[in-house]
Amino acid sequence: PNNERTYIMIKPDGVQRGLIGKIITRFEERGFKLIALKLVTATEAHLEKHYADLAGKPFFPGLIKYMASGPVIATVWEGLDAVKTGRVMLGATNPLASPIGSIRGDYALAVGRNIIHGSDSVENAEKEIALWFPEGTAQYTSVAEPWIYE
Ligand code: DAT
Ligand code: MG
Repeated sequence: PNNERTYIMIKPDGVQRGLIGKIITRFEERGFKLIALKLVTATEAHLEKHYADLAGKPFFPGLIKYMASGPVIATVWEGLDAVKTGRVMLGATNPLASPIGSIRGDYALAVGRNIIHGSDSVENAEKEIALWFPEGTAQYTSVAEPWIYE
């Protein structure tokens, strides 16, 4: 459906490296609609909830520290097949395994500094949106919509 939502987050390294504009531009240009955005420095407790599925992994403590080390850009994008398409735009978890043309494939090298997060399922997207945007997301009609969808 055209109103599928995904949670996309530019990690602290993406912010520090000045990649915010480039990354947001990719989602805008693809045709997705921005329905929430904020710059926020998350607490470790909040990030432990976001990454709850990974608690127990050897890299978990380092992941939480890195994610709490500076501000992130939290966004929600809406559109056709947003979750799966968002993941394709990100590339693989390991940037070295990510195709050129994907965000991680173009801008990152190390798995622990892969600059961006994207939801991996519709169910997790809705959980993540509720966690990061308890205040809710915007509702508006984009004038481009009839030119993006049949
Ligand atoms: P993804 O971010 O592609 O959904 P994930 O959910 O499996 O990947 O892991 C979340 C993040 O944890 C990932 O973006 C980077 C970090 N990570 C995953 N595997 C790692 C590893 N083997 N070593 C270091 N960091 C890792
Ligand atoms: Mg994941």
